[in-house]
Amino acid sequence: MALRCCMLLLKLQVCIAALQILIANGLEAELAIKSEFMSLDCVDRMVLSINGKVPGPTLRVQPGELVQITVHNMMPSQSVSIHFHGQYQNNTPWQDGAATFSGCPIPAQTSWTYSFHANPTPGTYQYHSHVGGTSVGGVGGVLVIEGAVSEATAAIDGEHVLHLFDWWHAPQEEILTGLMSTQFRWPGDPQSVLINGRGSFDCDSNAMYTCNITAGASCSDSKGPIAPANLRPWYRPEYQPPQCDASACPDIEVFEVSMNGTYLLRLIGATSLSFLNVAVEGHNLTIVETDGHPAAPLEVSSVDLNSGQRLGVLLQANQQPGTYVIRVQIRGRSGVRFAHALLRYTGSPNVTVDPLGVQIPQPAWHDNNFTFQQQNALRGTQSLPVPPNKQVVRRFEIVNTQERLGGKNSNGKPSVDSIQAAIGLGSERPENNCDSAGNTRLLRWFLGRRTFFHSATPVLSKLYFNQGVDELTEDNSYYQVEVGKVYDIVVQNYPACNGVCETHSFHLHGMPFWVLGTFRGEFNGSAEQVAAFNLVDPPMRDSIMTPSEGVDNKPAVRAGCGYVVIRFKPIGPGAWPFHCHQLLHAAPMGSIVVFHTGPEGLPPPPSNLLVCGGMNLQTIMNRLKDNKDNKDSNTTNTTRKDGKLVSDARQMTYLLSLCLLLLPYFIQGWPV
Ligand SMILES: *[C@@H]1O[C@H](CO)[C@@H](O)[C@H](O)[C@H]1NC(C)=O
Ligand SMILES: *[C@@H]1O[C@H](CO)[C@@H](O)[C@H](O)[C@H]1NC(C)=O
Ligand SMILES: *[C@@H]1O[C@H](CO)[C@@H](O)[C@H](O)[C@H]1NC(C)=O
Ligand SMILES: *[C@@H]1O[C@H](CO)[C@@H](O)[C@H](O)[C@H]1NC(C)=O
Ligand SMILES: *[C@@H]1O[C@H](CO)[C@@H](O)[C@H](O)[C@H]1NC(C)=O
Ligand SMILES: *[C@@H]1O[C@H](CO)[C@@H](O)[C@H](O)[C@H]1NC(C)=O
Ligand SMILES: *[C@@H]1O[C@H](CO)[C@@H](O)[C@H](O)[C@H]1NC(C)=O
Ligand SMILES: *[C@@H]1O[C@H](CO)[C@@H](O)[C@H](O)[C@H]1NC(C)=O
Ligand SMILES: [Cu+2]
Repeated sequence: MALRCCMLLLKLQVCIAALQILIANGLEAELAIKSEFMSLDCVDRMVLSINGKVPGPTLRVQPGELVQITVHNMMPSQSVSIHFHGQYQNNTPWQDGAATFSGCPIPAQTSWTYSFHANPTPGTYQYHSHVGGTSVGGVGGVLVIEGAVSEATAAIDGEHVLHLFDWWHAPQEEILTGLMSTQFRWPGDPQSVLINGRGSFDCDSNAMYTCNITAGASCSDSKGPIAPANLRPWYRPEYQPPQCDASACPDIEVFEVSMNGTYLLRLIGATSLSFLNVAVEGHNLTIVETDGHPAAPLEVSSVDLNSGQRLGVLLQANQQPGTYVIRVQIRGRSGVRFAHALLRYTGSPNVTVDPLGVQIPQPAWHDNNFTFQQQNALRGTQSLPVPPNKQVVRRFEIVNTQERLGGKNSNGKPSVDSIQAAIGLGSERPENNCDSAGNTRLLRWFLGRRTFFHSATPVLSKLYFNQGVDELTEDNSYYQVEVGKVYDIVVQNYPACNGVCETHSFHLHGMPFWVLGTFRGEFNGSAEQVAAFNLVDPPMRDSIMTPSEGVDNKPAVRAGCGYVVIRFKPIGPGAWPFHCHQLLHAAPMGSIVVFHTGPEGLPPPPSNLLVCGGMNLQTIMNRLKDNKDNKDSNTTNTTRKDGKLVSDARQMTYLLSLCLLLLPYFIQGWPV
């Protein structure tokens, strides 16, 4: 009886779940991407806006819901794409929006519709362009899958979204061009941090740009002497802000809370380079969500958040009613910048606050122990148990180095199977490749001693249309994996050419991963190091930091300076980049590898497939002919034609009638 009851419940649940996914109306949205002039931080410059705003609209969807987003690229000459960061794209790998990996970029003056089902569980996500530097120019926004991510968030009184972005006054094309030149030009640290697109650049700082003193400190602004140019990390004479107008500053963002209420703050790390720390005056924060996954509540005084990462944090409005300062501070680099917003208890007096005058305890820019400890203190809640060691079929050991490129795409003896082998001995070691040879060698980031160059033909098209599949080799940083199998990655940090062990944030497309731990030093695979992995309650994320090491982030010796271990299990077929989410390190500088599931089992492309690179009508026709010959075109109709789902409605009707038809059996049990 109990068994039958269970079976009944199970059947009904399956039925209802299937129906919920299909009945949902789905989200249809249009994103019009334009270049226009705007003042986001008191400085007027060209920005890339979505529907007239930076960031674009917050998209809210139900778990598993159909999402159809039409992108209108209205920019005069720049192509674009939208990557739905953290969405699994289970069986829709063509919708990942990662140009050169999952598809072609959307050309200027063209529209294209993305279509996929949102992840099945609630959480905080983001979307952004994934072509060159377009996201650096402002193309991004927040994606929320609604519902309670964990028990802790089931009874909140409200929520606020904080999209955190870093901002340069130089246009993104100039920044990327500088990074991709043999005469390397570093754009300097960003001029501002923006909270929901609002920042405040101190116009007084213009003196920092115009004062041309390379040594000595006889330059002043209204507050007194300013540092000489060589000590100002953001100083670039060629990047003088065109106009700084204090009267054009956007209003500071104000978040209202009610006394004694509990609020969920969705913090979105949307930066292109910066590593951030977020704190609220007089209030602790309790982390309850990491990148869309439930986390065991962790109370902290401030949170670290790197590019690509999201955190759901709870704030208890349990202090004296009033107005409190929210501070977002850049860490990890000496060019510290701030952004501010206000937390106002409803009904408290409308006072003006000077945010800079408020003391808030936050770690110093070089306090890498804080990052290390906080990252290791996070715990998952085992919603998806971590697969055991014995299921791991391959451990990728990837050292992240900065070097000048000598050969085609590699230096030393590349390896992703042994950190020690990849670092090498004597002259093979990465630090021996820091000479620009008279500005003739590109400065690049290398993973496993290989730097990544984008493929003209998207990787998925190569696989599906059998176009240059032989180029997808490990020598070119493509690694084949299988759906449902288990893999580990050790990402080993290493000092850059200037000796600094930078903090990086790595993001994996197409699936989440378990974070087995963050460790100091160099990985050598010893039993002791492997035994230290957390296989009990690792948090799940899709973006993870390799923290810095050493005093002022400069380790005493050139050797591995900290590593993070993650475990992943591909959910669906596709071409899934794993890359540094400091975008300035990725697209223009090569900090990318690709995990792909091979040509077998890929769903067919949508019929609105864009063509680029080596793709042409002939390559497509060849494949269609193959299909016919192999009679393997018996795919289900869950893919869409011309941007419209043709059969979800039909399937829904079938399922509904099936559920109704079987209802009596569910209730009475099967006739025996
Ligand atoms: C700054 O001064 C140096 C040395 O006097 C000069 O070469 C350079 O052109 C100046 N830069 C600007 C932006 O004026
Ligand atoms: C808030 O909670 C405190 C302590 O429980 C209580 O004394 C106070 O009346 C509450 N204030 C409001 C506005 O609910
Ligand atoms: C914040 O947490 C710290 C301990 O982590 C505690 O000492 C402090 O009192 C807390 N502050 C508030 C406002 O709850
Ligand atoms: C608060 O005061 C400022 C300046 O006095 C005013 O511009 C703003 O509208 C006021 N806000 C509210 C919510 O009353
Ligand atoms: C960081 O932690 C290490 C090891 O525990 C310690 O030696 C070092 O002094 C710490 N650094 C700071 C800045 O606290
Ligand atoms: C591996 O590194 C650890 C330090 O983390 C060290 O104690 C151990 O001796 C090393 N083992 C090998 C085999 O090199
Ligand atoms: C398509 O049909 C072939 C032959 O009947 C079968 O082997 C294959 O598994 C089918 N593929 C799908 C996706 O159903
Ligand atoms: C898919 O849809 C097309 C067009 O509606 C139809 O011709 C085809 O038979 C369908 N295929 C399957 C497997 O249902
Ligand atoms: Cu990086």
